[in-house]
Amino acid sequence: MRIDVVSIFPAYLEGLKLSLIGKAIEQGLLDLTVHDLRDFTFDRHRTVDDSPYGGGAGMVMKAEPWALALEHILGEGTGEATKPILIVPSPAGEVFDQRIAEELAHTEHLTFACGRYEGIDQRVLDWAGQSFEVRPMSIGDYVLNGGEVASMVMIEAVSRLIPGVIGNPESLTEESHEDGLLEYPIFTKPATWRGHDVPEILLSGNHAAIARWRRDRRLERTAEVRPDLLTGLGDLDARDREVLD
Ligand code: 6GU
Repeated sequence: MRIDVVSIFPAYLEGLKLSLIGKAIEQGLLDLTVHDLRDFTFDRHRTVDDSPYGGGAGMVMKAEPWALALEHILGEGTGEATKPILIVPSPAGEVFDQRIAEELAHTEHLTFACGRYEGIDQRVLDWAGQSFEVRPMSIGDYVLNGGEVASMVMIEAVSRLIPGVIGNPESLTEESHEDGLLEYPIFTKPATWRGHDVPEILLSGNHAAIARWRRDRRLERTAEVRPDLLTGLGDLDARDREVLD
């Protein structure tokens, strides 16, 4: 998978080169390039912003540097079969979730346009629609100072789903949000720690009973902290309903 990121703070994205994502880049599973938007300006001050038409607080990112940066990315194209996706991080976007992460993990080329200030001139998004599938995307209902951290969140969530990035693919299937339930609590040695015991069933070796115990805990935890997730669940068995009642 190819991922391009455009930002006025390319140093923010350096963190992606650490750990698992960094290893995926080294292994050639992920081709990540970070571009400095200011490299696509030509004035002495490398200006990327200006005041908003119609008035109002804050500044708006000018269109032309964005167009040049995106054209540069398209020009580095490697005969892609599908239209690249342009993700525009914005609190006004569609809310990113695990389903969207999985959808994006199956695509060839993602570009992230990290806005700062009040955002990017709307005409960039309209114009980019000729060459990209444009998707404004939010990571949740709160406000960040710019798209960099949101892009990192989305890139990490997507790239760990690329086959080969996570060593043991089974660790992907038992996670929160994979099947609509939150995770069960986990424990490791010692069996007693500062007066707190590991639940006895986990020491029993009874795999069926452990699986049922874990599912019960997942149902309980989800009902308690994220009841909204339960409405989207399909097939609950009689025992599931008993736990939830
Ligand atoms: Cl994607 N960007 C910004 N600036 N704020 C956000 C966000 C994105 N998602 C939630 N808040």
